[in-house]
Amino acid sequence: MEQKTLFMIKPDATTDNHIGEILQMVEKNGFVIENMKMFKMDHALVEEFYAEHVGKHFFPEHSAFMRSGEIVGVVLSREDAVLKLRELVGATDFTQAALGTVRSIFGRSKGENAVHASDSIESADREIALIFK
Ligand code: 3AN
Repeated sequence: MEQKTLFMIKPDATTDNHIGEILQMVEKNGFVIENMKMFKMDHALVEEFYAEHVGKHFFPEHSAFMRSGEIVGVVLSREDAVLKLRELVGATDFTQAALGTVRSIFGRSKGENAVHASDSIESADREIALIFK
């Protein structure tokens, strides 16, 4: 089924000038860029976007990281986009991410893991509405 999902290139990867390489990986894997913008997150947006993680031990550090630089927000489409993008992105912890995945190449740590990909169709709808409102 044709789906849309939200992809974000996080501040670690934008600061290291990996935007072009990462978008190339995504396009080469059959995704179509439907919409794209560069923006910064403030504290309120981090709390809304990552609502399920507010209060967890890593949240303050994660919030500071997400506010530390530019983010590229991208709406991607393709067949089974949500699952296929999660496969291309790899595990949250880059040391556990399969070889050749975006996080295995560009991740620095569990938190600074280069990119975000929606984890379900429902999350994709919510996140696209939030970032492209
Ligand atoms: P994913 O992005 O792989 O779906 P989630 O939803 O569990 O992972 O976590 C959201 C984000 O919060 C991660 N991408 C990562 O940046 C950060 N994060 C998750 N777990 C940790 C952790 N244990 N320590 C630091 N940051 C974390």
